[in-house]
Amino acid sequence: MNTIVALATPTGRSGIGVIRLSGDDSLRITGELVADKTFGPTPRTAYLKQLHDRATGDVIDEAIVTYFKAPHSFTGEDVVEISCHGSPVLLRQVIEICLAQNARMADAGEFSLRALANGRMDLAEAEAIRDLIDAQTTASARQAVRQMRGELSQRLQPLKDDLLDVIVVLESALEFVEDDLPEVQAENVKKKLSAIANETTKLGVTFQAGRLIREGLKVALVGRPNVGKSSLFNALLGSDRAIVTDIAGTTRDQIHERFTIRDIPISLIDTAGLRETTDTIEGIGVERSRATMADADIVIVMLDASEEITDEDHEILDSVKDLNYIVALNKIDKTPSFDVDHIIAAENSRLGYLRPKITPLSAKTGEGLDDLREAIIKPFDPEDITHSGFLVTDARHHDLLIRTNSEIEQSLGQMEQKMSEEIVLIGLHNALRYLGEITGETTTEDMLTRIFSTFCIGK
Ligand SMILES: Nc1nc2c(ncn2[C@@H]2O[C@H](COP(=O)(O)OP(=O)(O)OP(=O)(O)O)[C@@H](O)[C@H]2O)c(=O)[nH]1
Ligand SMILES: [Mg+2]
Repeated sequence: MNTIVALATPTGRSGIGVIRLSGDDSLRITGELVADKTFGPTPRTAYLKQLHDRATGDVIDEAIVTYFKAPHSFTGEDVVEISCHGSPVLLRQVIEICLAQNARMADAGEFSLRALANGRMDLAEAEAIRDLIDAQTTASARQAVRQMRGELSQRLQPLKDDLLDVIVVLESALEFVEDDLPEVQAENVKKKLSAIANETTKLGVTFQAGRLIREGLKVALVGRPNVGKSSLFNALLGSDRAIVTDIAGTTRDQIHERFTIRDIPISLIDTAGLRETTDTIEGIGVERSRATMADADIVIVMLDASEEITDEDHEILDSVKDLNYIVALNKIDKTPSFDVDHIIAAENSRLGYLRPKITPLSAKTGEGLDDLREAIIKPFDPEDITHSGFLVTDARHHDLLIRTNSEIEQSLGQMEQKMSEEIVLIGLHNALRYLGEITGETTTEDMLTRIFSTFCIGK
């Protein structure tokens, strides 16, 4: 394998910048850099070394050089990590010298890809490193670490073993026995298959929470103009991000911002107030609001508690009734709570489906905001997310678990109908392949390229 080089730390000024080399020539190239052709460091020992530009004879930096001898390195190849001072100019220069010595710039994720190829980790573990680097909350970082340490792979291994056992039984029945599989054995096989199907279902179900901690919730704020959407948007973010005025139709375009509620990332979208309008720009904004609503995980419909509920409000409430929505009753600082109760009661009797979801609040004073935060994440069972066990967080893994499950269920159905082993086996082989794709044993080259292209350079 040729030797690759990359900056392992972010570009830009920093205290330290780490350059990483991996491949057979790593040590030779480092020898050039430290102007010592016989450089033979003890593995896993830090050396303070002067780095030289041999072309000019200049000392360009003093750096800490650490050698990881194959196969005991991240990639399983000879690896050298050079911790330079974090000057972009200097780091560029060191990389140039490595390139001149026949190293090649690493592709995105190429260090991890080599680690996978050399059996240092499986695919799910490599993906977890990427997820850990990309994690936006401590909850998703925690899940990524569990997966990185092999938890998903360990959970899948017994399923793969059992599935393989079943396949062997059925294959040999096919090879050696003229008659059908003996009844006892068939029952055994079915039991095992049901257990595997159960496990894949259980794991698959955790994706709902897993997706949430990783990708978060898309929450859209809608309502007629001037009810205080942008005010609430700002209050939830804790900054004056959106323009607020008492002119109806202030917000034209949508504004997205992120924040977290109990460690769940929330992508909040402020939208243009919904109303019939002849203004072209506002009209486009209203159109976008409607599209956003349909696409959101949760819609917050805002009403103004200081005014009568209007036909426009009712129309908006009607338009969200098939969506996941909650109602924020804003401006309660303006009206005595008696009136608020009155509005809620009137609305509840008029629109039964509203009942449990109205949150009275004031974007101005902050009253009721905590209740709203809880209401937003309530349907997603945050307790589950923050305190639960292992979660599947990757859509690819979830998809493969579902496919595994449906193949096994299909094979089980075929066994019930006493179809031939040959037919039953097709689904089981598919299921085994899908499970293998999660950990990478049966993943195609194309797929690997696609997956690793989502990694960052130097990882
Ligand atoms: N008293 C009081 N006034 C509020 C509250 N929330 C918003 N307002 C006022 O209501 C007016 C409209 O607020 P915005 O946040 O711009 O309303 P909006 O729903 O975003 O309006 P559009 O962008 O036009 O759709 C402003 O004058 C705010 O100061 C509240 O809780 N109490
Ligand atoms: Mg607004």
